Amino acid sequence: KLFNVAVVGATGAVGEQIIGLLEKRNFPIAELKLLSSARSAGTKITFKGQEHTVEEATPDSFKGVEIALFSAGGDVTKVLAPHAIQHGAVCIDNTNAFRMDPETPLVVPEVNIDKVSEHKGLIANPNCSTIQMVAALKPLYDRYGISRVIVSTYQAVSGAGSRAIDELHRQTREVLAGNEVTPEILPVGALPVKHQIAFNAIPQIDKFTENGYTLEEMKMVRETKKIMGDESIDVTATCVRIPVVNGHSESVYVELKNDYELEDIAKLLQDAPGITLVDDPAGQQYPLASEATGKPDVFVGRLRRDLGSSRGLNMWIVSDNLLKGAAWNAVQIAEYIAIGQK
Ligand code: 11C
Repeated sequence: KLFNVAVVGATGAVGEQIIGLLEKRNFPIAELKLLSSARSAGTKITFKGQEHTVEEATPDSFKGVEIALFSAGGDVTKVLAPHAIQHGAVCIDNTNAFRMDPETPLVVPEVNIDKVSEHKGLIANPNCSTIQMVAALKPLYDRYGISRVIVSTYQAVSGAGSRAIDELHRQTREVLAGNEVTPEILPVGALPVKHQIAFNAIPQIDKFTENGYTLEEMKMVRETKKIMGDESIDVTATCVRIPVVNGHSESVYVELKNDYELEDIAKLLQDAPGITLVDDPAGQQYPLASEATGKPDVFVGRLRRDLGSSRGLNMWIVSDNLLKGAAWNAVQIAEYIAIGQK
């Protein structure tokens, strides 16, 4: 069977990757609708050798659409997804809008693909930094149980969209030329205070919440519990933006519920779907954002036992935030719906 597919946010950083994956994976498409805001409507995008014109997304855009992939911001999803659902589409949403809604499955295929069947028209794609972490935690959880996770992230600017990528390039040139740096986008486009990202590290991703954690940090806390299906896992996060164009890195400390052998952890990760273990200290091999970018897997390495707690484990987890962290995870879900495969 072929499906009528819509991509909402077709001209954005994630939308572009989704379109590329639909082509590369030869997704069973009857008709492809590329949708965006009025600002980007009219953009031409080539898909399988055919030029498509991006149209403005409106409530009527979804007539006949069977699968709609949204990545145009939470407000767009909130307004348009109900119309898409009404027209009979299954929506896969990359935004934060419905992730914690109890009616909405929050899915990482390697962890909880079974939840897809519970959808009521919309499936949420988790936050990028959460996806790569839970994909690596899942095999350890199944074998040993997890009581606690402490994560510090080193996140690429592509997570904040293509304008943030441009900003990193521009600021880098300004610093190298000895000119004054003029931050315009980061840490959060919608907030008034801006900080330099070139040659810097910004400990703020998304706005602050009432408890002193940022929303990005709270996404990691809440989404991890929901995806793993275990509210008892304690998660604490510090999310930091660094001057890397693409590929999020994470230092993750996991406290397991049972004693473990390090070799067994390595084996579990090696055998886990979607994970590539890169862990050879002698050969100085470990996951790097520069190596992970453009690849679908989650890369894990630097495995080592905590020196103070025998059930503690340190890991370094890296993945392409636009692929597994967003577009690839969404397309995996779409493939599961369309052809029943992970
Ligand atoms: C970032 N994690 O790196 C964010 C991007 O909730 O889907 C994804 C935001 C989200 O800035």
